[in-house]
Amino acid sequence: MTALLKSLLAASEKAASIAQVCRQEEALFSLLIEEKRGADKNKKFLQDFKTLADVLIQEVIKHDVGEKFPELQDHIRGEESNKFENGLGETVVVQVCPTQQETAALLGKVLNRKQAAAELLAAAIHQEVVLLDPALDNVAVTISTESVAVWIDPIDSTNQYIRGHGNVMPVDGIYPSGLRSALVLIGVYNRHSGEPILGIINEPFFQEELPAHRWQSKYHWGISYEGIHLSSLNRPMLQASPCVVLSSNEKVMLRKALAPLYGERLFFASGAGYKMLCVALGLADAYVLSEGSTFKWDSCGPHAILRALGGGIVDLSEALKAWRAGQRKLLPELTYNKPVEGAVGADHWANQGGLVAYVYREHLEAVMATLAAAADTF
Ligand code: 2IP
Ligand code: CA
Repeated sequence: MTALLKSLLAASEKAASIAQVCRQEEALFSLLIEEKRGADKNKKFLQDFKTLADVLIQEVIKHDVGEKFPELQDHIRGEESNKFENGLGETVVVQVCPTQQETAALLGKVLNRKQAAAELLAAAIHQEVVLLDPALDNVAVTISTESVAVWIDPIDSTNQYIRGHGNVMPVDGIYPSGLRSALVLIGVYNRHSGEPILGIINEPFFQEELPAHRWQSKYHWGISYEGIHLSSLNRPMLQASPCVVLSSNEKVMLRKALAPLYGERLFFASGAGYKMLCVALGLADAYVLSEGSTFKWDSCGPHAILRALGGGIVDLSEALKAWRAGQRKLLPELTYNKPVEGAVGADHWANQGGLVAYVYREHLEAVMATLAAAADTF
């Protein structure tokens, strides 16, 4: 397991560096966006973009981890398809080739023959990542990779990544928008039970170094497996006043229903993974979402980290049903191995019933009690 954790962390660091390279070269970045079409479109946004960085990162993680753990090769899945259409109307299957030169040649095709840009990316893809993190040497958990699978969100909060604002100011520690909410999310789950086991959140845009304007990344991880709970994060301190983080698109109905519990302390932020990170860091007591607009790749990694800290993520509509029926213990958590029956495209893997992410059980119960007492149903 330590080897898997190290390999995924190294892949997340490489992913972060690819995300940074793409962002730092403005001219290159503008070439990389392609509108999502058809059934893969996230219904929430009129214009949702997939980026070459997204596709590349997913392929790099698959490639690097699949090379070390061949048994996982067919069990690493993500949000993106690796087919990419370039400006010349050619469809190219993006993949990591055996050598940097070959990868550069392939990327050259995607980038309409812009060879300098392709070389830059290929170098980032084929770089050797050395993890200098002594804390990892003390992680001794053994789990068979035969029974696990991986969800990847190469860049969560793609919209904020594309807009690229690096100077948004935080509100009580929470960044409402901007590059800070663009994250690499990797989650490992049990193929049979669907439970999240290991999670990584990498923040590629954690800190900007001046005067060079180079971004530094930061990663967080958590393991929750057979009673073992380990994380790079400490369980956060309880906040004096309750506060919640919500999507800026959250329904007015839910905002109103939460007002008796949180008063004015409703914070808004982009990025599903980022809001989960805010909860793990103790910047908010909970993240409540009333809609099915997140997916397994958004929540699997953060969910494992929250579990490692003693919390979790419940399915809001299922948990409310259970709560109303008098159930108090073991509210239904999200699981990761079963698609939504009858759904189309990306919606197969939607967290259909909405969610509540929490660290402290009493915070989850406060949300449940408040929403169960509300006039509207969610
Ligand atoms: C998105 C992204 C959005 C989020 C949405 C996710 O993933 O995290 O920000 O909406 O649920 O699916 P919101 O910001 O309103 O929480 P992606 O950016 O990878 O499509
Ligand atoms: Ca996402």
